Amino acid sequence: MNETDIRAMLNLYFIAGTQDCRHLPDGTPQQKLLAVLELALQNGITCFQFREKGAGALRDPAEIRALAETCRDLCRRYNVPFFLNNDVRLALELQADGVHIGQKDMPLPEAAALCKGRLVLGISNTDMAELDKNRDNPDVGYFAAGPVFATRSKADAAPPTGIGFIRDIRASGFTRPLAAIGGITADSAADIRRAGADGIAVISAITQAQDIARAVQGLLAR
Ligand code: TZP
Repeated sequence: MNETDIRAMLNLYFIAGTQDCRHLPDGTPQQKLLAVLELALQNGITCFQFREKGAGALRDPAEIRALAETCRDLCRRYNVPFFLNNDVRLALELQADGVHIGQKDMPLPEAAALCKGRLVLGISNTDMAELDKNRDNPDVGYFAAGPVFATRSKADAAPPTGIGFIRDIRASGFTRPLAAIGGITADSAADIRRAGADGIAVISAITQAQDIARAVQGLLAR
């Protein structure tokens, strides 16, 4: 994937696992996630990251792997890139399009060596010092910045940065693919994009929506 494709992919980057869909009324945890994912795909999400993590997440590696495969196949049907959170080796085995790591996951050089030529690598950044460590690293495909706002979807999230973080990143001369994350809703999406983000990464703005189709349409850049 070249940089233009990656930027386009970041437009509306949906992240979810079964833990984000437990509140829905019908089906197994897996069926709930897959129903949300399919609606989100039908309505135009531009990327999906399977993130099975935190309270309420599946624990059995075989179950997680099977669900990841089903999510991958569903994304393929809609021609939408499929990413895995953290697990670089599983991402390689499943021939995912990419993998997203945090600053405390597998060290970047190790992840980069495994991903090279095979997976797009994304990395989280909670402040400018973290971004500065890797800003010129050609092995990183895209950078996520945040949480911009308070989030209920990640228990150990860093303090919110505000939209100023996105503005500061661009003011520092950073031109690489950038997604904003954390507490983003349809109301803040336009401001976030104006601040310089190529796109937004969301969990609850989609998984908690009363009307998922409308929510996705409202989050997409117009
Ligand atoms: N990383 C930083 S904030 C966050 C992650 C995974 C959660 C984003 O979820 P929401 O519901 O869009 O705030």
